Amino acid sequence: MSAPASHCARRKGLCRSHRRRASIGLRRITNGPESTCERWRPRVASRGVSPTSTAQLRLPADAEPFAVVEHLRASGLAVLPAWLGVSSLAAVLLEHEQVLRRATGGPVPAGCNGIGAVSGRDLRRKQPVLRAALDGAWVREVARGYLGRRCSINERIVCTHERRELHPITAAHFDTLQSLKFLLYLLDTDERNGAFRYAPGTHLGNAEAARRWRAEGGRARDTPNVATEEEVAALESIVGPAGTLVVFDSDGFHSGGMLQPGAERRVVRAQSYPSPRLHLHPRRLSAQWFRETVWNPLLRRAPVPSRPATSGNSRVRAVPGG
Ligand SMILES: O=C(O)CCC(=O)C(=O)O
Ligand SMILES: [Fe+2]
Repeated sequence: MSAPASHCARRKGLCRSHRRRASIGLRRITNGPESTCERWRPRVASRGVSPTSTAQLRLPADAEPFAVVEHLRASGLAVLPAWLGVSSLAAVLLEHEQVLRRATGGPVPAGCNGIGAVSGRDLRRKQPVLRAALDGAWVREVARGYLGRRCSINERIVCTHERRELHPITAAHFDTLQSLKFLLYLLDTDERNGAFRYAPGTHLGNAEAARRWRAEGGRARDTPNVATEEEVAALESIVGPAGTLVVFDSDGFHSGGMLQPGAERRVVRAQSYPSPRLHLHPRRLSAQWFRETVWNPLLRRAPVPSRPATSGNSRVRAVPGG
């Protein structure tokens, strides 16, 4: 039975009564059969050609960091099916569940989406399994290759377990703050369980639009970032077996999909940021704070948004613009 939407809005998504009642079939998840589906076999995109569809954006699980960076530059996306082996996956699932339970106080009940986050510091101190999976030399090389040597790697790790059916996991948007995300599927994932969707090639135009918005006096957190119907049509579902890694530039249009009845989704994503970086709520007296709260208001600079904005939180609900 589905919980009403208001339950999901309470503390980190879970109400007390659901916490007590719900239970998770973790055994079913960890012991799931290994996928051998033909369409999930990796294909290598040819060098130097701008990939235009997600089928071309697949790389073998042992791809070199430079190949991933090359894909990212061209399309904002690189997909590595079965990047994490089955034996590591079982351990990652257990730690993923720990992080979620710490945040939500219990298993995620049917009808709700659960979310738990750890900082990069805690990742290194307290989460040995997630660290081994997502904080290794390969990830670091990809992040530095794409964002620059001084980038902030794995600043935040977010674990989610989606169980809310027939409701989009996120709006179709690009992030108000650019980051490079390493999104790992922990279960076999296709359109039925809310596969991540991305519009390849949209990262460059959106980055430019966001730059213009700020140059005209807009605050970073108000960046108009919600996709139009036409842009939504360009999103492609990334399907893949458990262990698939999706690396994407959050400047490209993307969204979580929609769970079909009886389906669930478990993902972990590690977020790295360029340096210097912007903040949704800049530190007092920082250059960004001064620009957004003193300088631009003083000059009465307030650009007209060309599209709605999610106001930094695409998981909740798009805020209607205008
Ligand atoms: O959970 C998803 O599929 C998308 C999440 C998202 O919008 C993001 O990580 O920026
Ligand atoms: Fe996003």
